[in-house]
Amino acid sequence: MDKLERYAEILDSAALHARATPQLTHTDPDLSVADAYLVQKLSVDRRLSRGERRIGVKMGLTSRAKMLQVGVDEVAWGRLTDAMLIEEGAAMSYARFVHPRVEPEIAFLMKAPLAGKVTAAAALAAVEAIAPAMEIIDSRYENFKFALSDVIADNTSSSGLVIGSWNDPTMDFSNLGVILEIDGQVTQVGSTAAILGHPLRSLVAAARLVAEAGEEISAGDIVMAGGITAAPDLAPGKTVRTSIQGLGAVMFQVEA
Ligand code: OOG
Ligand code: MG
Repeated sequence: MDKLERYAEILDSAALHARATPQLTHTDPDLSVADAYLVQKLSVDRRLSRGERRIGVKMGLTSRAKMLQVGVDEVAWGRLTDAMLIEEGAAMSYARFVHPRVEPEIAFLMKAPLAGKVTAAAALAAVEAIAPAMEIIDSRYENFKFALSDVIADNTSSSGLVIGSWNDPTMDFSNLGVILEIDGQVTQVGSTAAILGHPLRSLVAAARLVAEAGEEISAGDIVMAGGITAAPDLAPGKTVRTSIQGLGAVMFQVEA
């Protein structure tokens, strides 16, 4: 089997069975970012061949808080499938994850395709709606430790997402207050400005990076802009809620 196919199989099965695996760069320190994106595509293709459906893309490491938390200072993107969707207000099963964390995010719903070098105005014109959201990330690597190529190969830790109600995107969402609560305790606070200074910049970057991979953001896609704060660990029994000023709130529960 080709090396990249083998990596894709290792990461896909680690996710499928919720079992941590050693970092690829421990044995292959020269794994390039370009090859890591190929591994990501091959591993997501395995999910699609099992019947999962592509629903959009996510940006990761678009805030200082996130870069500092994991020690990687480059933005990265990943692919989202319908199997990752958790219904707003519903419960996620902790046992299906290795060591999940939660991030307050903002989600874009696209009404037109977007690819390549685009202006912020063009990106905004392609947005149907924006929503408060949370991403559940779960590194398939031991101890949640990785280098840039590792995390890209691992689909940028994508594992779940919850989306609140959709809002008109013509409002100013450049600097909205964000509160993440776990069991009613304020755990993280931030602003949508933490996302590259303005969440639209994340969408602009997504259009460019996705096009570099020969793909596009399509009408109907969801684009997750990236974590606004550091991502706390989840634990069974917790209730998690994010509210974003002017956009509303989104919540889910963690069950064993
Ligand atoms: C990498 C994924 C980061 C974000 O929103 O910044 C991410 C990780 O921290 O595991 O999804
Ligand atoms: Mg994220």
